[in-house]
Amino acid sequence: MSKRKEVKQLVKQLERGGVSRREFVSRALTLGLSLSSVGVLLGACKDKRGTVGSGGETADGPMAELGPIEKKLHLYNWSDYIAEDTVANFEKEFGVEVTYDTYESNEEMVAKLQAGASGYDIVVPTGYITPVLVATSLIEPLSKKHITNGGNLSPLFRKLPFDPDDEYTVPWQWGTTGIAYRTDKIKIPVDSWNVFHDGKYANKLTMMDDGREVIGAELRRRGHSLNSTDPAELAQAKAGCIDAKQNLKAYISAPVKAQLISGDVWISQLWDGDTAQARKEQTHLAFVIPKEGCTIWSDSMCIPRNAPNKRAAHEWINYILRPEVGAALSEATGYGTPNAAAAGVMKEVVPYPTEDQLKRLEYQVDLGRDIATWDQIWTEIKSA
Ligand code: SPD
Repeated sequence: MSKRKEVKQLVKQLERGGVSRREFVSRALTLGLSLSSVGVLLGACKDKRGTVGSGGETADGPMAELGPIEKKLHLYNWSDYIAEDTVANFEKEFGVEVTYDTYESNEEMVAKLQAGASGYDIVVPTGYITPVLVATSLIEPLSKKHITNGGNLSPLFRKLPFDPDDEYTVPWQWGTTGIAYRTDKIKIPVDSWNVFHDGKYANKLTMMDDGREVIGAELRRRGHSLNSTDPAELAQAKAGCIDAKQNLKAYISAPVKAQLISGDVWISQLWDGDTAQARKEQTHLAFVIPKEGCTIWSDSMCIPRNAPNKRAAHEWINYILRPEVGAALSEATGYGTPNAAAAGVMKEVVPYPTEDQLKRLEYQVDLGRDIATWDQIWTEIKSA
């Protein structure tokens, strides 16, 4: 039987209730579907039936009781994204032993969750990937009853399009993905994604190890949306990325900071906050939002469905929402805070973009079925 037919049959089984949601996900992934495509199929079934199969979902609602706080908490977050004493202070105050693991991309984190039995209590995905986590039941609704500090959040970061009812996420920090460069090495102002196509900087350039960001930047360079699913635009973007690749030293994300500091790399596609962190050690470092525009994003705390320490996870979220904890976090990482009360006690706040600046910034969105095309293009660029 062809793969297409097998997928169709599986979807029918799900619609009839003959297969649980969890089993559906596992069998669809075995058939080679990407996580996003599985999410889209689940969403479509949900639309038809109002609900989907009985995959052992928890009955946690917005006011669920969670019992006493556990003794352990396992956090999984982006690297370089927290203040030095955030975890230690929590451990001391709550008597909880925290394990803190890091990842370098949304895809790395999602793959771990999807592999099951991760044991994580908190993950921090970017907005665009959240609908996929919801549709595949990898995260679960929060118990609002235990998040009493939610009122500290700025209205700008509530009811965001990827979680319209604030059911699953509590914002962590936000930022932009632009260009970091060494002002002592580059004599002309860097203001465009074109710089990655300039052979005179060959081997001194890096872009992120992240297909959404690399292809997205090339799409913007060509005047398109960084969420484009237009086949012709994507084909051009692929060719453009392969052209820039010959000048790149590597595709590398957060760890590039050390090379920017040492001068092994002069120009990198990078996030604003990570650039600010590197600037503490290398003053000849600037960050620019290219004239063609770039990504603005926000990352949020979520609780995986199988999290073993749910009460501790809620206490963690509530703790992060305290003004002084949120302020210390953003002061250490250089990212914007979604916490208005925290902003009120900070010496220097990353200002949310003005209407005018927002015209050049674009949030990434879930690409639905087209993620498979993007994945394929990214694989081809990396192996070119
Ligand atoms: N070092 C922390 C970086 C966090 C970046 N998260 C958002 C990525 C959007 N592509």
